[in-house]
Amino acid sequence: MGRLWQTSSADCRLLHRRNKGRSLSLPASFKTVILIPIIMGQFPLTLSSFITQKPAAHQGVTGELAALLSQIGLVGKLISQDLRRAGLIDILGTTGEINVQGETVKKLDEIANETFLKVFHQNGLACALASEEMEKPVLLPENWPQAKYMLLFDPLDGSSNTDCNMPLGAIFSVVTSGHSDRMPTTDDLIRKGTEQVAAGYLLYGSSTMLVYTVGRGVHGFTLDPGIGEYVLSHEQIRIPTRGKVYGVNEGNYHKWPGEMQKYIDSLKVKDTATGRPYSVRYSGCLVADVHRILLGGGIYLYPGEIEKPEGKLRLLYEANPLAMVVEQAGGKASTGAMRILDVEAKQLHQRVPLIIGSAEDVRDAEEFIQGRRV
Ligand code: AFP
Repeated sequence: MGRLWQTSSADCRLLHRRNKGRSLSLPASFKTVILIPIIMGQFPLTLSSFITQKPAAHQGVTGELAALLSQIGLVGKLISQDLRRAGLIDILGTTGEINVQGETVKKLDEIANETFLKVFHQNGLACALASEEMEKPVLLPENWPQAKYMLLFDPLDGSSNTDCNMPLGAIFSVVTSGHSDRMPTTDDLIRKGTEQVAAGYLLYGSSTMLVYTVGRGVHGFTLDPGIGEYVLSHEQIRIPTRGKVYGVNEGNYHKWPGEMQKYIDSLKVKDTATGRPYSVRYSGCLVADVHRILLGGGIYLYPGEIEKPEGKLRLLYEANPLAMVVEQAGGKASTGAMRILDVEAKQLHQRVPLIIGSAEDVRDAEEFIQGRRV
């Protein structure tokens, strides 16, 4: 109850001041009439109550999809609980394995992946699971046909940050199986970004957050460890049309095509009209960098390279879900040549260049990359 009283005592203090310091000598029933709405108004809006209380923002959202989102919240609670004690419970360092991406697997990558698998094996809400950490998806015939959703995810984003207590995240994309006559296959998971029915991320920063969209705006919830619930903290997030920061690994500068180099150079030149020069903000965690940009504007880039035109990031469970979130908040997401959500998906672990953020910043980057600006 402490939290409530803190809040409502503020209102009482307000009433008090208006009452010129005299104690609130009001009949009990009157006080009740005044205080309940105030207290009720301040009651924390949890994820599940938000989805039920805001039908307009969740039109077409089935009970299963709402449950699926809250189960992703559960994954976030379980993982953030471990992360808070990471240095104390032997979950730092590597497993010695190499994953399908050719990367060394961190213990936390494995724990995060296992947590997603366990939670979704148990809840029966998905009939297929595809992960950055698994070459092949897990198909769940036992959940089919009642479970019509398929979940694609990056269980732990920013693995290079695990052992130095820097921000981490997880990214998810939800599509429907689209077949009621047969169990879905791996190919059914390989879909265009425009076919997503929901997308979002978990951010493990100074607090744990769940940010999602179901195609009607973007909402952010902060995990309140005191009540173990995600509480609405950012409703209908709108990204500023232009920002003052950019996030890119400039160590790769010499690997980029000239047009890309020119764009990054332009961000460092004084230009009052666009508020340049911009500041660099690059954390090694895509989720953390995109979250900063979603709230404050700016641009994140993991561009294609001369030797690797497809870049590093994965289309289906990194670029597509973040593109849906950012577009729903009024921003843009591009390969430099086209809209991310229109990219033809061909393989499960397909890579794609990603330029994402404020609409005007992404537009500028596209003009440079396409040689329409020098
Ligand atoms: P990891 O999860 O393998 O650390 O990759 C993180 C990431 O996908 C994204 O979160 C970062 O922004 C980007 O890659 C960092 O890549 P570089 O280390 O090449 O800059």
